[in-house]
Amino acid sequence: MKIFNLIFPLFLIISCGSPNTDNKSEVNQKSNLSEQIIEEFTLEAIGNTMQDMKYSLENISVSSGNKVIINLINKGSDPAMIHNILIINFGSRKEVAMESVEAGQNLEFIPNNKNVIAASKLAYPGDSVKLEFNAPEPGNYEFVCTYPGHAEMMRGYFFVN
Ligand SMILES: [Cu+2]
Repeated sequence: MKIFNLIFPLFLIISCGSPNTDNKSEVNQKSNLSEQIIEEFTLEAIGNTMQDMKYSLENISVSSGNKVIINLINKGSDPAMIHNILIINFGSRKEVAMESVEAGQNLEFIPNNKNVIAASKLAYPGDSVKLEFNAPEPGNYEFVCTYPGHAEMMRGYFFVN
């Protein structure tokens, strides 16, 4: 009987002292981080000539830190209608477009330039490509197609709140 009396209080002390609650709060924090808000857009590239080609959206607005998904759908059928989408720093469009030509088709016309925030692969006529990235710091950005000759016509503004 004396042995039982000793063991029972010991068991109580051990079970009360275990840090179960701390472990649970850690798990909750991790799952909240993985539940990143997704903002998804469909962006069509329309037109079949250098004169009428354009994106279907002129502006895209997102919130900083959210995951952005842009589905670029190339509605063109003319073989010259090859498009991509680059998210770039505001005001860098001409510089990025110029360097894109030098980068060439093997690099999807994506220059190695610090103003490029995110860049999709090329979408050939009838194809679509998906661009996924984390929305950068709040501010004004631009989006542009860097296939040679397209940057003046195919562009828009990307706002991060
Ligand atoms: Cu284009």
